[in-house]
Amino acid sequence: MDSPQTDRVFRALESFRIELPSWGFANTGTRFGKFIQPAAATTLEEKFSDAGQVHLLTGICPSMALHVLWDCPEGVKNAGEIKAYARRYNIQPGSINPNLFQDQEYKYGSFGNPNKEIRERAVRHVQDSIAIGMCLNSRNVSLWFADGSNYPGTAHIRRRKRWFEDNLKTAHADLGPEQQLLIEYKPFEPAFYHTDIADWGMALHLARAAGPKAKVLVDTGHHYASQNIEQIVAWLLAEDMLGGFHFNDRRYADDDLTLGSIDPYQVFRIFREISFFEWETGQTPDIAYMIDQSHNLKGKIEAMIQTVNVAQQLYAKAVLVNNEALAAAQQSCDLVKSESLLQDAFATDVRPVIREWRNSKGLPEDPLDAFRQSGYLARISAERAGRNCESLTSYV
Ligand code: RM4
Ligand code: MN
Ligand code: MN
Repeated sequence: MDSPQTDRVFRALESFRIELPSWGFANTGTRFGKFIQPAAATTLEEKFSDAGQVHLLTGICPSMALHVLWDCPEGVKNAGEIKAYARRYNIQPGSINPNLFQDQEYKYGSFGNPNKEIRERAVRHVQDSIAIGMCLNSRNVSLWFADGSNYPGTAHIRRRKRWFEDNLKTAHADLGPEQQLLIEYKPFEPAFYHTDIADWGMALHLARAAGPKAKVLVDTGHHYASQNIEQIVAWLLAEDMLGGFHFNDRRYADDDLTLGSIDPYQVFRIFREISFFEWETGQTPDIAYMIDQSHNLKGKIEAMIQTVNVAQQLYAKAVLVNNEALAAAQQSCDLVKSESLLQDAFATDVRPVIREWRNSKGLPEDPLDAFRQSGYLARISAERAGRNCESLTSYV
């Protein structure tokens, strides 16, 4: 790598930050059962502590997303405690995720429920989540809806669309000046016939209907197999409607595997569209990079550090594409040249420069190894094993 390239990577590393999910540190499983890990976080404080370790070692994860029902069950009343943890563990509260899928009331939907009282309750929960975000100075309220139906003919699709528009508008009106709504889409699961916000077009429509402070959130696991996600990203960038990402990898469905474990080139292509946009427009789009993973088998903190490392590497590779040459090659329809420019950047080993950057920041050169040497895992395993043993694992 020549020195202008090294400079480009250094600049990119200075700005790249990625948010950790609180739920990635807790026990999770499949729909057939939970797998218990002795070191899993059992309290919100432990989630902050674990996220703090990831940030301490990587230096690029200053915030942690919170899921309201799991992390702030008493709503704004939990804000004081959260702020104290944030200070103690040097992790800011990140995006606030209302939970509109766990309560029994939501069996037939939340914003799309035929029952008006349940729809209103769901809107109130989003408003409470906005209030929590305001209290915590957290900017993003991320909305994911499990709403949908399992059988043809059982849901009035157009009416539900209108309820979503109206309810999102109502929620949007509560946003503070710095806040924004991020609207996530997902083609299926838990509903298997129709999902109310099934794809980016529906999310874009609803974000526009909600108001000027709503954008689309792209969860990389929420697409049909082989869908061209970077094209969606490019379109959302062009429309100034790309709010953020939930990163994870997948082989089949919403697998929530660690980023880049299955298809790192996909993630590279996404970052490449963003970096190309920045080069061409001179703008830096305001994108919330977030991880949404559930580590059922891997050690949770290790899986998170691994993910952050991979995200950082792929981001760095993406800025290595020679955009001047690419624009010219595209214009002259030089297909092999254009594609090779991407392949060359993707094949570049950016790890030495990343190590150099970490050195310059006083960070460990190898965060995963530093974590293994730190003794943190042994300590928390001993502390938490008892509580984790008692946790519920059964599917039925
Ligand atoms: C969903 C979606 C949401 C996440 C929940 C737990 O599939 O990805 O973002 O909050 O899972
Ligand atoms: Mn998600
Ligand atoms: Mn998901």
